[in-house]
Amino acid sequence: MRSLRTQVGIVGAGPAGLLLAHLLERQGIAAVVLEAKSRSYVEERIRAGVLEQGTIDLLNEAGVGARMMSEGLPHEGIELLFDGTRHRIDLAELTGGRRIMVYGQHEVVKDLIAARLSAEAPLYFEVDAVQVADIDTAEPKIYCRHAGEDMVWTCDFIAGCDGFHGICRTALPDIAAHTFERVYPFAWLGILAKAAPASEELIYASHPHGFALFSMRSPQITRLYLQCSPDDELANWSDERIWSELEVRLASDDGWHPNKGEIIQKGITPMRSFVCEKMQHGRLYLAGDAAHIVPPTGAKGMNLAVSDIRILARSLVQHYLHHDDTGLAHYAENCLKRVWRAEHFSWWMTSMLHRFTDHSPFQQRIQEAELRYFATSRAGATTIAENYVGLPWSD
Ligand code: RFL
Ligand code: PHB
Repeated sequence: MRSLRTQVGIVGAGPAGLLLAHLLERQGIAAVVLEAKSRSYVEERIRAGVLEQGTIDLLNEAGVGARMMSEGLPHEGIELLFDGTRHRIDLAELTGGRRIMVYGQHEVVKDLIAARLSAEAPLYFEVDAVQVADIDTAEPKIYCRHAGEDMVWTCDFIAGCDGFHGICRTALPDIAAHTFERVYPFAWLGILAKAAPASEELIYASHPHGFALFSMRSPQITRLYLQCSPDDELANWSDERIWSELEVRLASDDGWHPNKGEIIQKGITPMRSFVCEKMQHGRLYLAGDAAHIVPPTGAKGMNLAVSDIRILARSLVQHYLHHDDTGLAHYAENCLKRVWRAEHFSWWMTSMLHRFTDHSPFQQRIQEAELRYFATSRAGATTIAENYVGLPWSD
């Protein structure tokens, strides 16, 4: 067994783990990133696409925003489509100039990996059998296996950035008592198509057949989603069926419809709201999807991971550079206010825009009245806009 030492051991090379490693590296704090999957897998994993203003600012301040600024697509509005009419929510005008950037999460991951490799800082892919131990002691450890060799990393702190299905959350004692969850009775079928986006802005559509979302990744690639059943299978969705459902759900009276093209990726994502309020025990700290999940309707998941990491990195810097542990002591409390705000917004957007098969006709009419109000009143649209672009950091 090879024995190694670092200051912060980071499990997972998603946006959370890689950003934490980068922010620590800039302050001279040593870290190792241990990732189960291969580099190409994490660099090609298609997920989030919308970066909040605060995320854009943080990536720029951290010196990893150059490609995002040149290749990302800045957006100042989104549209809500129902009853055949599109209603624009002017994000910038309603929020004093805040905006979002459409830039794939996998591109953020590529930029952070490139930064880590150019700093020649430790980052291991295809690491097996990761286990954390001794989290109650001053020397927590990560056991794992890489390239056929067993390793043990002795750390000062461990950051569990290993996503919803990772192993770190389960290493915390008694989490059931601190866990809040809601599973939705639907899922999203997502596709990437080789087609120029037919609209400059994202379109969130509520239709009697179910929710649909028009988004994009680049001037050549359209990203589209359809509400489907949670036990649906890709085999049930031929390309023809996907396009015809998209045509129906995204139809607008002005004749707009998405451009079609070759479908280059398809996937089904279940929808869940989940919070583990115990985000820390001993010297193990959870961040991002390891601690909380939101349904993607509010485009908040990756932004929340970034917000946790901003707080964790700052707390670790206070510890190492200023011998101040206040931030570490209040880590979960400092993260959870923003987590619950995003949980509410994501749940609310999901509830307002999807079809629930168990809704009574009364509930259906109430949902339609709510959507009409929020889409057409300035007060309603402002609520959507300020949550969508992300509320300013509270500190
Ligand atoms: P990740 O990205 O899941 O990364 C965790 C990493 O840990 C690795 N791992 C392990 N490594 C070592 N040992 C183990 N035992 C390990 N177990 C797991 C994994 O391989 C992985 O590399 O979590 P992180 O960093 O917290 O980032 C969170 C985001 O990925 C997530 O919240 C977003 O993708 C959610 N999301 C969206 N967020 C947004 O902010 N805006 C959006 O527009 C948006 N759209 C979406 C989304 C997520 C979606 N899906 C597929 C869930 C759209 C979709 C369809
Ligand atoms: C995406 O482009 O993948 C996307 C955009 C907005 C969302 C969710 C996903 O709310």
